[in-house]
Amino acid sequence: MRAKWMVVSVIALTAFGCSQTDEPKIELVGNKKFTLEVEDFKLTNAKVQDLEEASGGKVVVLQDEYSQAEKTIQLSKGNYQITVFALGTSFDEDAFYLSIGDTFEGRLYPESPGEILPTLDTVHYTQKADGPCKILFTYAEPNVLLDHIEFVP
Ligand SMILES: [Ca+2]
Repeated sequence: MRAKWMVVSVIALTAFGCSQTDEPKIELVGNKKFTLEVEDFKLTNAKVQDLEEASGGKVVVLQDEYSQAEKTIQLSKGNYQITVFALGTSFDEDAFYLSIGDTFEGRLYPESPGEILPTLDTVHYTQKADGPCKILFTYAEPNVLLDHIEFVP
């Protein structure tokens, strides 16, 4: 008598750490370079716009002085170089404010207007202990398209 064996497939469900669903969400971040899309931030008085050449295909426009884009991440202790990628529509429409944790706040703008470029200034930020780090964009000038922010340890 022949035994018939059924092959049982086991479907393993893998949970991915960085789902981009609900806000506010704290994500664990290792000590590698990483990027956050501004369109995934918690937005107040700001609109998401499609832009083909943007990463994630989207950018965020802060509409007025009450606008902000905010996200809190779980960041490993260490030193980081932070660069924002954004598109300024002209030299008078390219600046925004960024604050990181409670130690950095500054006015930044991309290298030149007309295309998505890194900010002229790189922010040097020190996270003193493993834990939350709040990233906050606020308005300085109109029609600035914020694409993503990059952390390099
Ligand atoms: Ca983007």
